[in-house]
Amino acid sequence: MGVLNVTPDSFSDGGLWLDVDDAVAHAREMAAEGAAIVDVGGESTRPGAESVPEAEELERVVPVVERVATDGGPRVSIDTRKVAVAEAAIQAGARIVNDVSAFRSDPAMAGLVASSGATCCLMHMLGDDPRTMQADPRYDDVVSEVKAFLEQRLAFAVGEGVPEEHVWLDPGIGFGKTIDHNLELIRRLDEIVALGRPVVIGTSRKTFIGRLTGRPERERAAGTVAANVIAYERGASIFRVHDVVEAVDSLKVAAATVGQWTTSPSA
Ligand code: HH2
Repeated sequence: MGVLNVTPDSFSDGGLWLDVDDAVAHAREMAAEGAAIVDVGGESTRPGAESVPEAEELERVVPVVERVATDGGPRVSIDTRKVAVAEAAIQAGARIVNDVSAFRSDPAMAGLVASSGATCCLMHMLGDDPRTMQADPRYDDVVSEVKAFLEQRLAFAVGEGVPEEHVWLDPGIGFGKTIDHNLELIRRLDEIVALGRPVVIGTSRKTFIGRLTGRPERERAAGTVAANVIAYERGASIFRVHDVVEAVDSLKVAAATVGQWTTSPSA
């Protein structure tokens, strides 16, 4: 899953893709590099980010979704907490709703996902506000608490009519977590995978990688690869990344090494 932030303030690619032509070209580039999904977002959820008015978020994402979600193109996912944005994106061709609030910001989101037949990604965030989530996050046992939350949100979605097979789950790396919380979630990801739904993991260029490597956002691809390969080995299925080439190559080799990928005859 390639990340396409159509925002001025995202933590690693803010301001790069505000022009619709540039954004569409970047989406196509990521698809050519091997991204099966392009995740389009119009509101940063980095710690401290200000919320974006609905009209502005719509204006940012809909023209991009329309042009990326064409026949033969990648599947488009819309990264939003607002039901009106998700609805317009679905009308424009998006097939996945990536809601970092797991249907808590807008409970009507579940009904939209159910009636549209979209797939959804439900993510864990500590509390419900990215502006405050990183203020001294605490857990007794981060993995069991995240797991219990995801199980509860899955049950809510299914109760609202979303078929279970249309739900992906995400532990929300960096969303109200310390470095140790993030590392433990990756190390024990198999416990989240045990919920029986595909697990999405978003480690790409995040702060914990910067702290461990001492590198700025744009130089965190190698650190991201390491985190993703371990997550893969623990059972993650979908990898949300900015650096698609590195993700695809490393996961092909990781999959082949554990016997789950065969090279094509021409390779
Ligand atoms: N991380 C970010 C945004 N959306 N969605 C899912 N499912 N999982 C994640 O880990 C996740 C996400 C944050 O990264 P990014 O989009 O690069 O930055 P920003 O929120 O500043 O736009």
